[in-house]
Order: sequence, then C-alpha cells, then structure tokens
Amino acid sequence: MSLLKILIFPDPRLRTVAEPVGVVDESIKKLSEDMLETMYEGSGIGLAATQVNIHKRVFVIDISPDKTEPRVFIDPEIVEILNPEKKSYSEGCLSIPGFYEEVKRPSKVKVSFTDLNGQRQMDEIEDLMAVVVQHEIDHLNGKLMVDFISSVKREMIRKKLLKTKV
Ligand code: GNR
Ligand code: NI
Repeated sequence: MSLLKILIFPDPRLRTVAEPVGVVDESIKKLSEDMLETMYEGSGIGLAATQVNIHKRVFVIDISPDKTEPRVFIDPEIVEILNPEKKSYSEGCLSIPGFYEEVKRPSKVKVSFTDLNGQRQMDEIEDLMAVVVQHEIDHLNGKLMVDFISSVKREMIRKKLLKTKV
C-alpha cells in the first residue's frame, strides 16, 4: 500500500469531473487500498479519488468509531432522494484542513454503485453515512463544501489556505 498526496483547496484540479470506471480491475483495487490507507492516515471518514488527483469515479468511506468498516463505492449514483427534508451537518474536508462548515443535504438517499467485485449494488443510506456519501459524490463532480457557503467566507478560507501552504 502507499500513501497518496491530498490536493488542498484552492487547487484547480479539485474541480475536475471524474470519469466512470466501468470494469473493476486490479488498478482500481490497488487505488482503493491506497485511498483507504491515505484516509486513515489523515483521520478522515471519507476520501474521493479526485482528492488524490485520480479522476475516476471512486470513493472510500469508514464511519465506524474503531475504523474497521472500510467501504468502497465505484461509479456511484444517487437514484432517489428518500427523504428530501434537508439536515444540516458541520462538515470537514481533508482538502480544506482546519475549516468546518454547516451544509444542508437530503437526510436519506438511495445509492447505486459498483463494489470491488464488480457487482452493482443498491443501498438506502441515512444520517452521517448519507452526509459523507453526498460529500464524496460532490468531489467526483468537482464540487466542494465551500461552494455551499457565502463567497466572502469562501474567499477568506481560500486566502488562509494559500498562505499556510506546506
Ligand atoms: O473526514 C471527513 N469528515 C467529514 C465530516 C462531515 C462531513 C463529511 C466529511 S468527509 C471528510 C473527509 C473528506 O474530505 N472527504 O472527502
Ligand atoms: Ni472532502
């Protein structure tokens, strides 16, 4: 396994729209392992391929408290909004380190995706899992949580992150 480098906002590569994977091969399996390692290393609960500059529709998630439930989603689609009532959650992002912003999203959605065995799956998700899945699908579409806040706040975050560049 290898650690991957995470792109930091306002890196323009975070705006790339990722390409569908289609057939799940060894390179996708290796990518998802490396992404899980990178996510755990950064103490994140999700990571999209876009964030590591791989523009394929893959993301990983582990919202379990003891970090023992890795999940991989390939070519994910939200097929139905099961509860359109939006819930606000204070979101963080490994590409926007140190900032947390309230984002409102539908609280329950139905998601279809391909698993690591190449099988198409369908799942109903809610609560924190629904927040993170929607956050990751946004990444694959080049969208970031700062797009939900005021342009004044976004500009402030952009300037701070440009200054603290490592
Ligand atoms: O680690 C993360 N925590 C988080 C908290 C609330 C809503 C979404 C997230 S995802 C984030 C990791 C990340 O940047 N994924 O893209
Ligand atoms: Ni993120």
